[in-house]
Amino acid sequence: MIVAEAVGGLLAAAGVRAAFGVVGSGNFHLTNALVSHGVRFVAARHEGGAATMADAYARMTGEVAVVSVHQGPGLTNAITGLAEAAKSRTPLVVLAGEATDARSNFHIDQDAAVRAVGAVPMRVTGPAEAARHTLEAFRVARDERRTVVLNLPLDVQAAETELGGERPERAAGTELGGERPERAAGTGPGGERPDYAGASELDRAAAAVRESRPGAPAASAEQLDGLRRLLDGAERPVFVAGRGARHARAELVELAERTGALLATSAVAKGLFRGSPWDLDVSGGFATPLTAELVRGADLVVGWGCALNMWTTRHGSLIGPGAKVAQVDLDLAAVGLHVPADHGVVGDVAEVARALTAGGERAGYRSPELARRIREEGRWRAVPYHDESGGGRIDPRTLTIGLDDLLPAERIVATDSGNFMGYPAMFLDVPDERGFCFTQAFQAVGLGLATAIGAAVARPDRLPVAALGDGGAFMGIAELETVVRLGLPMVVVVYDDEAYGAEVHHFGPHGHPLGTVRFPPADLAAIARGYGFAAVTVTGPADLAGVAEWLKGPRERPLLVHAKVTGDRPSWWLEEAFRGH
Ligand SMILES: Cc1ncc(C[n+]2csc(CCOP(=O)(O)OP(=O)(O)O)c2C)c(N)n1
Ligand SMILES: [Mg+2]
Repeated sequence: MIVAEAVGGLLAAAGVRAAFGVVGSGNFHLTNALVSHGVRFVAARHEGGAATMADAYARMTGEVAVVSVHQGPGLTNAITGLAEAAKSRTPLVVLAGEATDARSNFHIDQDAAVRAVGAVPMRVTGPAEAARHTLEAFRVARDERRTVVLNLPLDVQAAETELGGERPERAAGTELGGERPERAAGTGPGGERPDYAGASELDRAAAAVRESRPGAPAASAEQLDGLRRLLDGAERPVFVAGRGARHARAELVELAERTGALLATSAVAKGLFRGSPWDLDVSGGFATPLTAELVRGADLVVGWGCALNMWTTRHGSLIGPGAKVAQVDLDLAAVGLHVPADHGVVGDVAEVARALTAGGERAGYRSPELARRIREEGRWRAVPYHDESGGGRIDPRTLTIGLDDLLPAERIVATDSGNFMGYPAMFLDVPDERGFCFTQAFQAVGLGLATAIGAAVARPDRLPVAALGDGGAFMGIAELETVVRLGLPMVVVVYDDEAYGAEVHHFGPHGHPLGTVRFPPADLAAIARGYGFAAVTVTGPADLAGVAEWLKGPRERPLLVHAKVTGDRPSWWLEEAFRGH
């Protein structure tokens, strides 16, 4: 067995179920090894797409996902998506071929490239170290929540290794051993973990890593007592849950019940408290006027696995003048990083919440009057607005509310970046914290479609919805073909203002020329049909009938909704965004 095959087999045996990539000579054998060991491989059309698909898949499943790229340009094409993943602490293992000879066209300093964006460079240095290095990369990704790039020099990949020992026997019902059927790129079956009958050395090594997951550090009694005192002394507590709390809904709901806290999230945890009458939805730039009012009125804000960054707190302005702030996080470094914190607890959110749940019940911030206001004013669609549709263009609010009414509740929503972004993020409801995938830590335009693909692969039971601006749609357009090839029943909504609207609204009011950020009309519906999509052009509310029609049909082809939106005004949160530049 050569090293490339062993690496693929090891990752499969360690528990990897999905990989995304673009295959060249430098990762051909690696990728085939993943496939032959039962890993689902999705062929993207651009490595930037592959990285973001893997990122979204990992976020929506909680698994370590793999990216597979060719040496040099394959890796550099993936870099923007890897920066997003690294900033978001998404556990990824990126398998990158590597040309170590500086005379090769494909040679770059891959370690430096990767380090520059906050990912962790690692390397398989020889056949004897292949298992140790590969499994260490997997472990660092999983346990330290890092985006790891495992460099695989071409000569090392080709070297023979003893590692595999006997080829695993073919277990009934798996495709291992003997002839393996050819599969079209990206169409392989996912999920099935081969059940190795005769465990090889390779499997034994991987099993050890699979079974060795360290628990979170236990919070100290002193830190717990401090938070208990704050909670017991608070009259208007608000919990803000972030990415690190997405596994802890039940525990937080129960503790909030006891302490009378209202429940909010950061954007990446949107949906976590859906169904609770005390759910304020997202805190921060996306918050409804009511949510902003209630967070600002809190006398205690507790961030649970949440950085409380400038977005979530509107540059700190949502923290009231006399309010106390506490944070519960796995990393001590996160406490007080963005807003001053009065107290920090280092530990797992669910365990900390559970440890504090015993004790008397308090009404806290919860009153019948507030329950009524949350019911009546708690959603963006309840906020009155003047519909500006007309002249062949639809108001983005009217568009999004119309879509929210039409699309099935079991959906998974992904958005790109741009002025339009707040509309889908806030007017499209989601069923839970696995219904919204928000790859915005790097604020890169162009990741939205790939995000929706990764999310769709993770959750085939939900209707995937990609919400893009025209700028982001053109930037990531290659992956429309991937959507069609995978047969994903996706709805892609393009908010088309024929401009980089964010720039138009930023610079327009100051009288600057805008020729560099405006574009002529483009027929995105026709372009999508060329890729194999069904498509509707929406120029007013009546055109949404075309979406209803598609939903009633067999949904054999994905749908692109080309919405020509009004673009006269910036979205409400954009001002906030520009303050953060
Ligand atoms: C990769 C990248 N390039 C450029 C930018 C700067 N930028 C931010 S928003 C934006 C416009 C996006 O246009 P569009 O997708 O049409 O959304 P709109 O703002 O028009 O709603 C640009 C170019 C960025 N954030 N990321
Ligand atoms: Mg635009």
